[in-house]
Amino acid sequence: MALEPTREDKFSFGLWTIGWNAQDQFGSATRPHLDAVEAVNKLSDLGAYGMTFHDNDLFPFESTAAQRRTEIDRLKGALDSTGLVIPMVTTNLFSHPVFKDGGFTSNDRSVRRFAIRKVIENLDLAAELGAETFVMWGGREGSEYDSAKDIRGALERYREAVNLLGDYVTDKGYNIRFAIEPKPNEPRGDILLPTLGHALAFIETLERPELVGINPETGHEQMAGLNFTHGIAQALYQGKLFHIDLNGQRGVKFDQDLVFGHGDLQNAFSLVDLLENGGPNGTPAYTGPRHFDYKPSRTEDINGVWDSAAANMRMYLLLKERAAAFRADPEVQAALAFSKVDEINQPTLNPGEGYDALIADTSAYEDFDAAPYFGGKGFGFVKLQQLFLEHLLGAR
Ligand code: GLT
Ligand code: MN
Ligand code: MN
Repeated sequence: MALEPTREDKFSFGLWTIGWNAQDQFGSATRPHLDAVEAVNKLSDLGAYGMTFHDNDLFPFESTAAQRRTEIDRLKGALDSTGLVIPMVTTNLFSHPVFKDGGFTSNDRSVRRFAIRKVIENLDLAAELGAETFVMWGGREGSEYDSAKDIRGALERYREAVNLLGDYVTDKGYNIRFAIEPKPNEPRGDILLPTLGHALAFIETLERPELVGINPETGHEQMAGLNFTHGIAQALYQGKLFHIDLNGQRGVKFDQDLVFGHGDLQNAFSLVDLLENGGPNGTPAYTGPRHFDYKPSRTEDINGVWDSAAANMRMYLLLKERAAAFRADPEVQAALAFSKVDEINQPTLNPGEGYDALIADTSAYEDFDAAPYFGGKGFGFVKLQQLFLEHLLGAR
C-alpha cells in the first residue's frame, strides 16, 4: 500500500494550522506569517487535496471589501493553478475583542446580531468557493462563572442563530451543511456543547436537524477523558459525522493539537481502522475529508512546519496500512470470532419476538445456566488486543 499521499486520500489542512505563527499564552510568535498562496502551493506539493480556513485567516477582521476581494482572488488563482479544493470554510467568532463573551451567545444582543451577520457573509464566500461543509466551533460560547451566563437562554440563542443560518442556506440554494465542533474548555472556562454527545442532543432540537452534523476533534474529546473512537462510532451510527478534525493529544490537559498519531496512538489506530474498514463488508465508514487540525509545535521553523504536515498524512497512511493487515490476518479473524465481536450485530430478540415470547422461552431464563461464567467462558479480549498491538507495532 502506498505511503505517498495522493488526492484520493482526501487529506486537508486548516490554513490556521500550518499558518500558526506559534504565539501562545506565555510567549510571542516564533515564526513569520505564512501567505495563503504559499500554503496552497506547498500543501499541493505534499499531496493534500484541500485547504480550509476561517474568514480572518485569509483577510484581517478590519479589511475593506476591496482588500477582502484581493485576498479571495489570490486564493482562487492558487486553487486554479494547483487543483486544490476548499471542502470546508469556518468563521472566526473568537479572536476579536468584540467576541470576548462569545458570538451567538454573547450576553450583548448587538454582538449576537453582528456575529450572525459575519457568518452570513462567510457563507456567501463558502458557496462561492464550492465548500460543502461549514464548521461552527464555538470556542468563546461559554463562561468562566456560573452566575454570569444563563445557560438555557444561551442554548436558546445558539438555536436561534443556527436555525436562521439554516434558513439562509436553504433559501439561497447553497449546497452547504453545518458541522458543530465540540470542545469542553479553552479558551472559555467551560464551553457550551462541550462534547459530541451534547452537540448531538442539541442538533435534534433544531428546525432543520438534517442540515446539521458534527465535526469532532480528537484532542477535544480526549481533553474530557473520552474515547474518541467510541464517539466517532456514535456519530457515524447517528449519521452525523459531517467532518472530522484529526490531531494528537496526550491525556487530560490543555489542547495540545499535536500531529495525528503523536498522542494516543492506540486510539488513533482504532480510529483509522473504523474510518477505513468500519463500513459494510469492510468498506470505509466515512468518505469525507481527512482534515488535520493540529499546530506545528512552537519549537519548529518553517521546515518543521512542512515536516509536521507531511507527518500527519504519513501517520494516517501507516495506520491505514496496519489496519488492513490486522483485518486480513487469519489469527485475528479467529480471535475476533472467539471473542464474539460480530455477535453484537445479531438482534437479541428473534424476528417478531416480543416480551411475551421472551418470557415464555424457558431457555432464556429458567433453564439458562449462568454457572459456567464463573471460572470459564472467558472472552479472550486480551489475546485480541495483543494481536491489535502487534499489528500496530509492525510485529506481524
Ligand atoms: C481553532 C480551534 C479548532 C477549530 C478551528 C475552527 S479554530 O483553531 O482550536 O479546533 O477547529 O474554528
Ligand atoms: Mn484543538
Ligand atoms: Mn478543530
